[in-house]
Amino acid sequence: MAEGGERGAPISHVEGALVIVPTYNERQNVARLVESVLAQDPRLEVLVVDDASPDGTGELLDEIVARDDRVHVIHWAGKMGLGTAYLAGFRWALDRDYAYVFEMDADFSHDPAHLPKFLEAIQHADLVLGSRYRDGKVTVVNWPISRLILSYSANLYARAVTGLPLFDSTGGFKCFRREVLSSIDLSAVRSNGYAFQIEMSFRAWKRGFRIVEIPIVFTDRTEGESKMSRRIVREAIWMVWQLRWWAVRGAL
Ligand SMILES: Nc1nc2c(ncn2[C@@H]2O[C@H](COP(=O)(O)OP(=O)(O)OP(=O)(O)O)[C@@H](O)[C@H]2O)c(=O)[nH]1
Ligand SMILES: [Mg+2]
Repeated sequence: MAEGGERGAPISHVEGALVIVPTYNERQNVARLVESVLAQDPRLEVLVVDDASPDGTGELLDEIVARDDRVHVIHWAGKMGLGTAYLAGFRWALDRDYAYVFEMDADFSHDPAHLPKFLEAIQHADLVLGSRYRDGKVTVVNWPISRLILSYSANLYARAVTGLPLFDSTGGFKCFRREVLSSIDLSAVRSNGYAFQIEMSFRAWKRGFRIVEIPIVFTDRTEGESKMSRRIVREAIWMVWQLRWWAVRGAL
């Protein structure tokens, strides 16, 4: 293999991209999802962060990892939440030489076929967000109207309180340049549910990074169960005020 760069890093790693997928009880989805992600681009690898899923997702992942060196896994001992999973994944990625780091759900709400569009867009941005509400268009399939109203209003509310100029700040399909993650103090990130998505984008925006939203079609899960809870919504409601306060104090 060709060697490049002054530090002699293999060229294939210079553009390496890691897709972090948090899982809790995704046995019916995770094997197909991983396979589909890897098929999109030879630069892509996957890191699944599993919270000791009672349905055996973790054991299934160990089998996949044993036969495919583009797949990696972190096992937590119990249910730690989405934010904790992503922060562990970010640190794992930063300890290695990935240029781009993705967030993606395991339940096929995020279509792996969109991944090449993210890789294109990140060439001219620091953070690329998959947006369900870009330019006033709603690209969500199969959600009950109540869920859509909740999500859409949450986005209007988050924008009004924080000033973050995004159509969709609560979505979890995104791609960071590694420089964005290494410049954010990950140990200061507080939120764990949907607010985690807002907080990461807010911190990137406050640091002046270029954020681009690309349209995605978001489809409700057909397999497995939802982990959406009132607690996650409550956290987002107060967390946006916390972010605004930190920004005013220059504490970000
Ligand atoms: N590691 C870890 N992953 C989680 C946790 N909660 C949710 N996830 C995963 O995070 C992703 C998003 O969670 P979902 O349950 O799909 O949340 P959602 O998309 O808002 O809701 P539904 O699609 O309606 O279920 C999925 O891949 C979940 O398996 C958690 O506590 N720990
Ligand atoms: Mg989902």
